Amino acid sequence: MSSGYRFSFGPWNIHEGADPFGPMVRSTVDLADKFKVFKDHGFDAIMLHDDDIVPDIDSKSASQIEDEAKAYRQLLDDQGLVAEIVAPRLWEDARGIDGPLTSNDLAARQWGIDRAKRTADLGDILGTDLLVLWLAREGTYIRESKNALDSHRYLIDSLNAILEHHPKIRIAIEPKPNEPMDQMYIPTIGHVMGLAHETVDPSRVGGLIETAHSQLAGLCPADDMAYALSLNKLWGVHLNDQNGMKYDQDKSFAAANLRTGFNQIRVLEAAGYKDIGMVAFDVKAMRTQKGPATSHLPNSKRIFELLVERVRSFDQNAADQCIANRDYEALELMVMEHLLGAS
Ligand code: GLO
Ligand code: MG
Repeated sequence: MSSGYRFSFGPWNIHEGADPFGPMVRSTVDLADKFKVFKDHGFDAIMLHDDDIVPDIDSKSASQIEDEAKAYRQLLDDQGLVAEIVAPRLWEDARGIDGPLTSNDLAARQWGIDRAKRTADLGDILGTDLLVLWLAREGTYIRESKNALDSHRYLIDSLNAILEHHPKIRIAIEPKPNEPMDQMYIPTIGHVMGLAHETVDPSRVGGLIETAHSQLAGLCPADDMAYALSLNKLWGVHLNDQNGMKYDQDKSFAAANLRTGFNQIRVLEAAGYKDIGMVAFDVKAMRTQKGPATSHLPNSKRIFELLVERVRSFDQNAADQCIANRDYEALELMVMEHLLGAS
């Protein structure tokens, strides 16, 4: 039986295996073959950066961008796929080297804002009103290099510029505490919520929580999700996993922390998230995997669906009894037995 969730991933989740210590180890998978992964494994939607839709977007005219975006939309329609989100890729261009939104260079800040506005417009063509803003380089390598008070003002100004440019777009900010920067601004979902409320339209600014990003901040992703859900502000999730506080690993969902995976789904289930947003997997194949290396995506989905079953078959009445008796030792054993298939 279907779990009722809708699933998504991004083209970057199928990659060639380069890491900071070594080059690519697999050949590039064509877009058509990536589409096949969506179809073969029951994914409903795709996450897109602006330059996934229009490569070399900065070098193209407005009409070229529109034509290419329409052609991409046609491609998706032909596949029966929808775009979950659009996202400006602000961290690869030289103008984004120190921001761009919190750069000390006014021209770089303006470039970042313009690119985000154009991404909002691409959403119209691709059929989504959700723009994800991962603030990749909005932070510092050394704190003395920027004025943090100014930086926060710049972030609010940028959000306002996007909101004022596009009357419908909703912005989901994806917080992360580090990587690529030493320390990033807006490291947690709490920071996202505070920032949202300083904008001209707080109702159109929400959050996207990635499991690994919460873990990198030393926080519980299930609690972070519950916090955002309680404020009606969880507009997307990037499920994956992370083995401790180190580099961003993007492991298959729940592969390192099964119980945390169970608890994330408990929260999503309790809040009826399946009717609110999609389940996206922001996962990376192991570098050791031979090409084309796509199984981490259906594997994450399979683990997710198995855990949904575990959550739905959990005996909540028996758990409530343990809670009423304040017998959390018994409750913990119940959870572990259930996860281990002993109930
Ligand atoms: C990296 C982020 C990245 C974003 C994506 C969407 O740590 O998780 O993958 O989710 O670029 O903008
Ligand atoms: Mg992510």
